[in-house]
Amino acid sequence: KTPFDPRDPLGIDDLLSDEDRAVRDTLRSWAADRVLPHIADWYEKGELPGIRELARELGGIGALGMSLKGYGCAGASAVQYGLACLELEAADSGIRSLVSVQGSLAMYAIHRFGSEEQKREWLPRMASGEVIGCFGLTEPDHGSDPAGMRTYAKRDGTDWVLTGRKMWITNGSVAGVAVVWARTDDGIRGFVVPTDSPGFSAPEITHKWSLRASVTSELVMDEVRLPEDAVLPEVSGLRGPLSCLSHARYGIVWGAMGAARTCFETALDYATSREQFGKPLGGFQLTQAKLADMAVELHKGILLAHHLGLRVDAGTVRPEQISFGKLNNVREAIEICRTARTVLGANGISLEYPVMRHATNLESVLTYEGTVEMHQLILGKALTGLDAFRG
Ligand code: TGC
Ligand code: FAD
Repeated sequence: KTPFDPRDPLGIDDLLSDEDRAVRDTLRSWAADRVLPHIADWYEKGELPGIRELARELGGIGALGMSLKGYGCAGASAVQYGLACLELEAADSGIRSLVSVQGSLAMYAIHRFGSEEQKREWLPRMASGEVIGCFGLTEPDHGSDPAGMRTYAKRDGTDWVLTGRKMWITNGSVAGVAVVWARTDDGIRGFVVPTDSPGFSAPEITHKWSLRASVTSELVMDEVRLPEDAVLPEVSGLRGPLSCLSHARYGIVWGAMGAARTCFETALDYATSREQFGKPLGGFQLTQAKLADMAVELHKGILLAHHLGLRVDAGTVRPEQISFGKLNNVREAIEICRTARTVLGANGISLEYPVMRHATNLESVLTYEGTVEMHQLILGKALTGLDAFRG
C-alpha cells in the first residue's frame, strides 16, 4: 500500500514529471541556502540587502522570465514556473515578488508586446539578472481602476515626453528599466524607460509592515524624454497591462500556497513536539481540526494551481480562471497562516518562527495584482454577465 505522507496527503507529487521535480528541488535548495538563513534579519531590518546579487543568482538558475522562450530565458513550462513561485514564496513573498515582477510583468511585457530591438536590448540582461525591471501601473489616485490613470506621454516631434507618478512599485528603486503604462492621444500605451533617463526618479517607500524584505517605490517622471521607439509597439489599451497581470497572477496562485505550506508545516511540527496538559498539542481534537482544515485547503489550493498550470500550458486558460485561483489561494493561504499562528501560541508572534512574517506578507499579496474584491467582481461578471465595477 502507498504510505500516507502528511506533507503530501493527496499524492500530488505523482502529477509531476522528473523535470518538474528537478526545477522544484533546484529552487527549494537555492531558497534554503540563500534566503532562509537571513530572512528574519532582513525582515526585521526592512531591507533586502544584496538584491542585485540575489537577482544574478536567480538568473543563473533560470528563474527570471522562466517560462518565456528565447532571448536567454529558460523556456520552462507554466507548471514549472508555478513550482518555482511556490518554492520561493515558501521562503518569503518578497523574493517571489522580485521574480514575479521581473519575469511575469517587466520581461513578459517586453517579450509579448515589444519590438525585436527592445527584446534583444533588454531580455537577455534581464534573464541573467544583470538588469532588474519594474512595472508601473498603479498611481496614487488609481489602483483598482487603472483606466483612470493620469500619467501622460505626449509627442514632441518624434520623441515622447512622459510625465506622472506611479505608486507602490516593486523593485522600483533598484530597477535599471521600468515598463511604464501611460495615457497618450491614442489610448494607454506601454513605455520602456531606462531608469537613468533625466527626469526619472524612484524614491523608496518605507515604514511598511508587510513585504518588508522587498523594495517598494514610487516612480516620479518629470518630463522624461524618450525616443520614438521607447513605446511597446504591439499593444494599445488596458489589454496590455492586464495581459501581463494575468501572467503574474498565475504565479501568485502557486506562490501563496508556498507561504501556506511553510506555515502548515511549522504548525504541524510544533503541534507534535510541544506538550501542554501532559500531551502534545496535536493530540487535542481542537488542534487536529485546525491541522486537518489547513491541510485540506493547502492541498486543494495546490491542485487548483496545478490544474490552472496545465491550462496555461495548453493555451486554454481564461483570465477569469486565473482570478478564481488568485481569489481562492491567497484568501485561503492567509487563513492557513493565521491559524498556524494560533497553534504556536505566543511563539506564533515571534520572528523566530516564520508564520507571522508570512501572514503579514500575505496582506500585500491579498491587495496587489487585483484585490480580493476585484477578483470577486471579475468572477461575478463572468457568472452573471453583469458588470458591477462601476455604478
Ligand atoms: P475592461 O473593460 O474589463 O478590460 C479592458 C481591456 O482589457 C482586456 N482584459 C484583459 N486582457 C487580458 N487579461 C486580463 N486579465 C484582462 N482583463 C481585461 C479586456 O478584454 C479589454 O480588452 P479590449 O481589447 O476589449 O479593450 O477594463 P476595466 O477598466 O473595466 O477594468 C477591469 C478590472 C477592474 C478588472 C481591471 O482594471 C483590474 O484588473 N484592476 C485591478 C488592477 C490591478 O490588478 N493592478 C495590479 C498592478 S501591478 C501589481 O500589483 C504588481 S505586484 C507584483 C508583486 O510584487 O509580486
Ligand atoms: P484601491 O483601489 O483604492 O482600493 C481600496 C479598497 O477598495 C480595496 O479593498 C478594493 O478592493 C476596494 N474597491 C475598489 N474599487 C471597488 C469596487 N468597484 N467595488 C468594491 N470594492 C472596491 N502596482 C504596480 O503597478 N506595480 C507594482 O509593482 C506593485 N507592487 C506592489 C507592492 C506592494 C507591496 C503593494 C502593497 C502594492 C503594489 N502595487 C503595485 C499596487 C497594487 O496593485 C494596488 O495596491 C492594488 O491594485 C489596489 O489599489 P489601491 O491600493 O489603490 O486600492
